[in-house]
Amino acid sequence: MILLSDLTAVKAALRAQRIETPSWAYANSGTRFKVFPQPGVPRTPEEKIADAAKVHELTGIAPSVALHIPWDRVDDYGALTKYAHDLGIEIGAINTNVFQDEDYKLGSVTNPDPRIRRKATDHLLEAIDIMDATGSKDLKFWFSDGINYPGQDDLRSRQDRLAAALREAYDRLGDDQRILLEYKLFEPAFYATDVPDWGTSYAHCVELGPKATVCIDTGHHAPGTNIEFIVAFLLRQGKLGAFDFNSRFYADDDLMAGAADPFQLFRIMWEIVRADALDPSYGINFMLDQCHNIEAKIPAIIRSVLNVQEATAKALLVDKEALFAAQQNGDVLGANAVLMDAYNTDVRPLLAELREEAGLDPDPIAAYHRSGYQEKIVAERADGRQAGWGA
Ligand code: PSV
Ligand code: MN
Ligand code: MN
Repeated sequence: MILLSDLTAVKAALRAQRIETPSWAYANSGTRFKVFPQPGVPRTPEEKIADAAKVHELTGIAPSVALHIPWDRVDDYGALTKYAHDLGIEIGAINTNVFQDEDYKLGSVTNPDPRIRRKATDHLLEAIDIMDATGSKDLKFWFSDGINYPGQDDLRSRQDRLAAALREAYDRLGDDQRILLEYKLFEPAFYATDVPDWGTSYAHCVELGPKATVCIDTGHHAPGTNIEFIVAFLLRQGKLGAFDFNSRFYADDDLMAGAADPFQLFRIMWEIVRADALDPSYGINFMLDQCHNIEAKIPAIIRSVLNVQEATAKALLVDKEALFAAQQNGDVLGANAVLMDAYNTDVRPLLAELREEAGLDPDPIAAYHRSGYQEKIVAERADGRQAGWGA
């Protein structure tokens, strides 16, 4: 039973929730087979930021946008930050990119060639300069580094090289800046990836120190992996820094968060709520990392934000006392029922009410379609210079 006082707390928690959207999700993207371009897609980092600001305006809970360098490279990051602020949003995590250069064929920071390692590490340091200009606190690393064949390179030496590059970046961080180290099981390397799992990321973060934390991309695990266990474990260790939310059916599908498995998203958000880690003051950056290949970009991002919000609302509705009592009593079915009761609650009326109370449209996607924004960007951005994933 949800008491009125509980509902007030649930609403307060939902009002405080923050979700960061990724600049690249607004751009054209595709599979390795084909990119289907869409009219109105941004041409510049400024236009990606404008689209992110629109998502925030309609949802009220997406006040920051992550950048990816060099896809979002500009001459003046101070001016870009001011541009974002004028539109009511912040620049969030700075994502590094050491996976799209000819030099990185055999790896970036783990490459056997010291010249290439230097080049890759310099890019990591350059990203911190950008953070200084944008006021970003999060520096996100994902390394595509790995090998395709047994014996191709020395697994252990590659860990040493990785640790050295991470250390250099870590030592350059400002007081309130931190590293988010993302892991991924495979792709593009197929035999061994240098940061393949949360344990590897966690161990490097522990070695680095308190300003290094793990980023969980929900699409980066083997099928069947219990991601909420990883969440619970890392929270207990104080080492969960961020999420890259997206959905997957098979591998790193990058579909809309909560689309493929809303129950998994709920289970993850329950661990967050259970640890009192939802509030922005706790320090977890709840980001999306998605590619919208065939669906309209901005509505897809709004849908994803709403899906995370719905999963969160359900998690907040879990009757903790009843759950812990059932667990304590060994009531297997009772405990499971408490969790399922929350998951099976239709929270859409509650969220519509919350939006109306905040002066927002109760249906952000309908509001987007009515807003005329899509027609405006299609007309304004009609010169065929659309940004793509990698542009
Ligand atoms: C790698 O698959 C990844 O998840 C990393 O976060 C990259 O930065 C991002 O995708 C690029 O879309
Ligand atoms: Mn990611
Ligand atoms: Mn990915």
